Amino acid sequence: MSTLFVSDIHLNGLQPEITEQFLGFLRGQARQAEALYILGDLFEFWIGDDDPDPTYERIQNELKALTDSGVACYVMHGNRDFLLGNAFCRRTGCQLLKDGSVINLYGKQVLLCHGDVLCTDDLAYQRLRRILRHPLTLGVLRVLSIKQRQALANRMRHESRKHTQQTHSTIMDVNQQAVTRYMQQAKVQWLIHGHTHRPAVHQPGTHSTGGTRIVLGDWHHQGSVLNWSAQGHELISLPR
Ligand SMILES: [Mn+2]
Repeated sequence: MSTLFVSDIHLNGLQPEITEQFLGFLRGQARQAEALYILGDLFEFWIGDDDPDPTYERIQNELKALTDSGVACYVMHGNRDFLLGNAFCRRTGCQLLKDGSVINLYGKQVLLCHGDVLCTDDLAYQRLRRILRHPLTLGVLRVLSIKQRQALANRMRHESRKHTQQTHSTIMDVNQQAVTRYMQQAKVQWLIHGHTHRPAVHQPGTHSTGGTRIVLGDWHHQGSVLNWSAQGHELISLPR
């Protein structure tokens, strides 16, 4: 048996090729696993559990079929789908997992996070994150209509693209000291995260973390999955 990890699928109604590949993954490889962890940004933008987009309905139905078949499915908020809530969980059978959770993986203590909290050099992003995740902001978002939230999401996507173009790529990667601190605080030797779209297995010694950091890839041009079993782990790219 194995446990699978994915992140940054960025599902949306405009790129059916991503949706089809991910649905195929849920119907195929994921069914053989004992658990699936989705470490954030499952969706390109989630404006709330009340979004009636038919693409999102199909995805939720497929997740439900997966959990009904006995595969445990855990979903972590990413920076784009942090409004995933209880209705989504009820519909899919998925469980929300807190950013920064430690799980026992075949005897190893492994820290899981989306990854954006580690990008501490990107001060503008960290400021925006604090505002967006503030309970007051979340309260305001909840009372806005779907149309208003949709308009806000479109604007944020636009701003985010602009920010990515204008910011040096090293600033948008993790800060090594932040990684070390994060792992030390959690007292772990293993960290799995996504967000940066730089799939890699960073062995201990490469940097000074003293542990292994596995970065999941995004699904823009291919799939990316980490397969972990008692025998070991492998970061695999899934061709499209
Ligand atoms: Mn992200």
